Amino acid sequence: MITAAGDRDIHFQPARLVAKATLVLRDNDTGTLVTAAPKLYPHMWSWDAAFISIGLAYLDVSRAVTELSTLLDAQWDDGMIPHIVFTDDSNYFPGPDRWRTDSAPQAPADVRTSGICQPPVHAIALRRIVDIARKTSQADAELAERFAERAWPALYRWHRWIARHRMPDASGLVAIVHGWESGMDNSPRWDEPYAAVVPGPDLPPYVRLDLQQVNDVGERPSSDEYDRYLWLIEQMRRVNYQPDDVVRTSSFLVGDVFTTAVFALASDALAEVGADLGCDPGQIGELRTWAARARDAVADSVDPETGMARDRDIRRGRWLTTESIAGFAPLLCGGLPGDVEKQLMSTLDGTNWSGNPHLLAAVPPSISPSSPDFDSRCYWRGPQWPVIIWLFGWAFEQRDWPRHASEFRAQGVHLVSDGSFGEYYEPFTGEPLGSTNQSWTAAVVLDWLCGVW
Ligand code: 2M8
Repeated sequence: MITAAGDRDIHFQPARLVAKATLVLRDNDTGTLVTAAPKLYPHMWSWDAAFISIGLAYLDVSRAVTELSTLLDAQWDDGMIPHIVFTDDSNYFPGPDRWRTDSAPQAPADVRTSGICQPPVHAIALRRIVDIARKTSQADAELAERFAERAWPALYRWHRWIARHRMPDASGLVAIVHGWESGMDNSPRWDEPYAAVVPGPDLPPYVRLDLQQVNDVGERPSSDEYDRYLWLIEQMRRVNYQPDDVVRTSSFLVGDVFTTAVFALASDALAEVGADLGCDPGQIGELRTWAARARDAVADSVDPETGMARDRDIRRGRWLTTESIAGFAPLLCGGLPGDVEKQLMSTLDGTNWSGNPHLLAAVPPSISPSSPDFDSRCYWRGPQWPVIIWLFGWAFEQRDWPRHASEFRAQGVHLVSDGSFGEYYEPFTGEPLGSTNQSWTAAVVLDWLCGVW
């Protein structure tokens, strides 16, 4: 039971957390994919799969390889990696019958998927898996490297798809056509662009299934939000998911600064793996160019008043100034002048963010507690997300900021030490919210506790 801030009466020691995290991944494993969560998310999600494969690498490198292979087997002919790969479970909405991606000629024939994508963290996972395997045994290292050789061309095509189809305007930001593509579905970052999405009277009726799986419906997006989510799918389906037509017609088109930073970070990671494996120097050069372009776009988005990076509503040509974790995107990928970057880091450490004295764990919530948009219990509108903390910690390590990296790991472990592997956490009490036994939470716990840094 949760009693008060900093006073949770359940607190597992590291060895037991590792054992429990292992069980979560085992219990959610169907053999070829680990579902994102036992009941709420009974399928494979694209960016979840990447984080999950990192956790799996500690248990069995070949199982980690299988996870990414399952995802890559669902890659579309044009290079897009879809955001959901469906299992046969029918307890999730919208399922394949609503997406109807069979109308898209570039969708794979033998796997059922959604028709949008998610942040491109996969090359980061590939790099991490190779690093982990190299520290375990020669056999694991060879297995991971052989897989990296097979996966590299597919990931290169994925990044090329983003560069070709999703950098549509002069801002240079990676554009998303649905809030789900950001992974931060109902973040206040998208309130303004969603306000301009008007569901048509011909939106086919539907029944939500997610609300049956949470204790409190207030932890999930509202019905109005869902109508808009479904309307956007309708718009894409009507142009058969042709990427340029989707960008041209979607009533939601937003430059996502967090996804852009991930793209920069992951393009560099893929270029590094490619250089290591002796891949095509021309393609490695392209990855470096895309990374540089994305990094510049993130830096150019910074609000001179607040020093935080901004998303851009491309449809309306307006910057969006939500006080969200995405504002720290330049700390992930670099590109700012030293003094501006230092200032942004002290904002992150300050009392509006990780330094808020009421937080149970000193890591940033999804929205600043001092923002009027903050809601401590609602999904991407305030709670802390272990997987986001992991990503920042990993990037800090790459950027050679070991103190911040190890603080994020230690505080991340503190956040999840109740052993429930919550999807997200109430920042002041540490109450787990959404699903429990969420696979990517278990996976990042394994990396925090078993990783060699
Ligand atoms: C959440 O998103 C799905 C839709 O894609 C949902 O709410 O039904 C998000 O947190 C997303 O980032 C995550 O990948 C997914 C599965 O964990 O759940």
